[in-house]
Amino acid sequence: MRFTRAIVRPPAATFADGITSSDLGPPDLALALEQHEAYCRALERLGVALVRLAPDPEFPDSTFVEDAAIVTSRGAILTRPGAPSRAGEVVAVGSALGPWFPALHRIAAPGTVDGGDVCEAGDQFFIGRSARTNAEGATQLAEWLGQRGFGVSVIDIRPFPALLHLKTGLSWLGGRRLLVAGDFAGHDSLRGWKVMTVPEGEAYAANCIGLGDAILTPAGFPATRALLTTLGCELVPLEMSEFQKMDGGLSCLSVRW
Ligand code: CIR
Repeated sequence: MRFTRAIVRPPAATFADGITSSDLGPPDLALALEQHEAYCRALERLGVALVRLAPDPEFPDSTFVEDAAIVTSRGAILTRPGAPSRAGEVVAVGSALGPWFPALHRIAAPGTVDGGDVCEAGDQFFIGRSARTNAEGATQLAEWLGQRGFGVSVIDIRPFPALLHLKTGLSWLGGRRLLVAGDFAGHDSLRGWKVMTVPEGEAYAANCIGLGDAILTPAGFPATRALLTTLGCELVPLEMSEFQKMDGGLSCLSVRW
């Protein structure tokens, strides 16, 4: 829950050409850039030093940097994104991580992993087996994490078509506490965890970022806000409408360590 650095990358002019399943309409690039800048400022205010990558129009989804790498306290690994149009995004994220992680590992073919399917919860990692993260990718990542002393559980999210990635519906709030969308409430893999379920109709708010005593949450989900208020944290609401239109959540916009 504590991180001091993050990689971010503003949406490019081709942002609207990215992959989406939503029916919320095309994103407004100017507004997306504004929302992205507010996200960056919120992280900086909370003490995070940003590595800002230049937008890359060749990769419309490249603002969702989280999918390209997994960074832990014990090393970093580049992914092999499951969507072919996103494969090249790892190059820039790998270069940005290089100075901090000279021994950068990578998921190898035929494995695929999207960082959005990987949820750190202290010494435990949850890996989503999804349309983007295949069995081979999940196995490679589980081995890599296991070698570094992390516990791993793999959760098959394919029965939940509303979830693009594991973290679309699951966030770590520190300690043994998780915030989940209804799909995961009562899931076997979460036994022994303190699970808070986002209220009906607010599933998008299950993707948030805990940072010390603060939680960055998407703005506009009052019932989830009321629920999180009970934790006594500082809540930092961020407008995410333009990223939601492209199936992106709050955590997707940064790689954090
Ligand atoms: C995609 O479909 O790959 C992008 N349009 C959205 C990726 C969102 N990333 C994430 O949830 N980690």
